[in-house]
Amino acid sequence: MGHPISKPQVQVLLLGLDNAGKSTLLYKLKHNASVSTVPTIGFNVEMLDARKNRKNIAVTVWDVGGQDKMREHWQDYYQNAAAVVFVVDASDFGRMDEARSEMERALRSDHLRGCPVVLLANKQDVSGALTVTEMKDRFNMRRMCAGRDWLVQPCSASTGFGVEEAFRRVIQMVRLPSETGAVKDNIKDRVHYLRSNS
Ligand code: G3D
Ligand code: MG
Repeated sequence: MGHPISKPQVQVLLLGLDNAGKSTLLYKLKHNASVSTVPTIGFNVEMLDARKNRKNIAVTVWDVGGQDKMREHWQDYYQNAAAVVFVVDASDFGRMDEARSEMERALRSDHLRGCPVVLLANKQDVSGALTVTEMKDRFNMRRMCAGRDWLVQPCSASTGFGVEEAFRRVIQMVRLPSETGAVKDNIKDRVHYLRSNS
């Protein structure tokens, strides 16, 4: 019996302040598209199946916790992230600035350079929650996410509104390892070509 062909794997990072709704979101995703659960101390991790470019892919979603003591470990996850999903409680006006500076800090990391970002305006079921347009302005997304793909998606992790759509859009944005490899090979070829012709 031959080895099963391994699926492309991508890692998606859920970031955001505590109480933003990250764990609720992960739980919702798991129940709509779960394969297996791998609970890890201090982290929540789910493996989900998705399809991209007519291929099955395995998506590992990390909910790395917002507590201060966990933040020093975030960098370990940045390195392999194919996308960052920043979850915000869009109804918590008192913590909006804190959420924005946390996001800004994370995106400053070299490891996340060029990494696509989805800003989730969560808790849309709460009346008065900031809309997509308001979140875009409030987070100054054009400036903060210059040089990378980004979008703002409204959702309610507790009702499920927008959750599937958010996941679908994240998958659209990620680049599969094979695609990244292809780009690297391309660059190598180009460097080789330039060297041999100079
Ligand atoms: P975190 O993992 O980012 O820290 P949690 O956040 O998923 O633990 O959610 C924090 C609280 O917000 C929870 O309430 C959860 O039920 C609530 N919550 C998450 N998403 C939504 C949402 O879309 N709408 C509303 N109204 N509430 C949401 P409790 O009361 O259990 O602490
Ligand atoms: Mg949590």
